[in-house]
Amino acid sequence: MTDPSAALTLWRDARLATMQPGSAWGWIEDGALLVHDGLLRWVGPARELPAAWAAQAITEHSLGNAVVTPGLVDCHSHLVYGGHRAHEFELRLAGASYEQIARAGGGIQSTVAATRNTDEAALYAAALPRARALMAEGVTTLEIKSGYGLSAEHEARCLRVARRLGCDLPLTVRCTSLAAHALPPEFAGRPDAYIDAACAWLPGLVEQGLVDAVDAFCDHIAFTPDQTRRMFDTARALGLPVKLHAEQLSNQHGAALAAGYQALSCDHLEHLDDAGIQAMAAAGTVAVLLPGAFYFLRETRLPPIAALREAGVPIAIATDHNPGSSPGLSLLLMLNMACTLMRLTPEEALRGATQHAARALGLGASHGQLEAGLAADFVAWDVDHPRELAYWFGRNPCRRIVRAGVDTTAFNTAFTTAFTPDTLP
Ligand code: DI6
Ligand code: FE
Repeated sequence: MTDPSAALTLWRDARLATMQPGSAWGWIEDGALLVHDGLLRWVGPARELPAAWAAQAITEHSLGNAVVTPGLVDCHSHLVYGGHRAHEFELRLAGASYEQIARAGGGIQSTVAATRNTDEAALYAAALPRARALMAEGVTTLEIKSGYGLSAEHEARCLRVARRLGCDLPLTVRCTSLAAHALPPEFAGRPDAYIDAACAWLPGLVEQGLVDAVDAFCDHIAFTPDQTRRMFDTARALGLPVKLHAEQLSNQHGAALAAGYQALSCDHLEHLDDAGIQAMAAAGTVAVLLPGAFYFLRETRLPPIAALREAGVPIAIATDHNPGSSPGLSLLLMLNMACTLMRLTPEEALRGATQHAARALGLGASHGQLEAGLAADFVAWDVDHPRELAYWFGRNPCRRIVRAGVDTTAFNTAFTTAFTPDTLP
């Protein structure tokens, strides 16, 4: 219950895309938001604001009739790593495939080597501006996976960096352990022994408070369904939810396997089949589409979007930011690509980066919509209609960002507008 004597903040003059289900965009033309203690206490048409609440609101702000959406949620990123892979980009342009590079020891392995050679402070320094680039476009919740350390020590280091970003920045960070991302060199030829080791160190990471969920890469260049199952059994024994990089390069029936563990999400899904779709629908597992990786790897096979839609599987969109397959830092660009490349509607794309993305992180009850009781995370945009968020690209129409009830605009725009007219040479 709200302490009736506590101060409330009223945000008015908002055209709200609440993203609540049931109507297009959850639209409220002349809306208001009441915030208390980091949470939304009331959301609705301004004229319906209860007088008792209005009387208590001692601070008032106008949002200038801007379109206001929930803070964006990027539900799939590999933000913490050393080095980059621009050279592999050149090799791929010259004809090498992602798989050929990976099998020749490049790919994820080269980022593992670079990550292990980067100390914690430098990993943090590299990841910080990446997080801030996402935040400058209205991201207020971000999932960060490990998976480039691949030893107890190096995985912990990457997860600590992720946790620290969540402490230092006005950003909700969810940390996902992706030890089953690739086979580290010291376990070459011994994948089962590596999975044993990764399962054995997971409780320690959990004890240190570094893990919110467990992910795996189930594919023919990565881990088998059986190895994935062992990782998931360990997660389940620790009470952790799971998610899966499933059916990205081939169909391993990973989605059905993950759905059997009530996975929060299955991600990529270019090779997903009907049985996988039905299993995801039955389990309430979110399909996370990653148009950045689809684009950057020049994939031609689309995930089965019409069938996912028809089965009622919630669809989310994320950056998959990583140095190999998706080195992009714009969730807004992903909305555009989800529409142009994958034929989502602009509304589906925005739901995919708010309501459904929150659900893919197990945060459906607290984030991703503008609704009383949820986090007071919202963004005011310099657009006439929310469909424009998927329309413009290379433009950041973000005008104001409020996260946990606190206006973080100055912090976030200081990053993008370091050069003001006063400071230009
Ligand atoms: N699928 C991906 O697209 C990323 N990881 C994964 O399992 C790629 C990671 C990389 O190439 O470094
Ligand atoms: Fe990924």
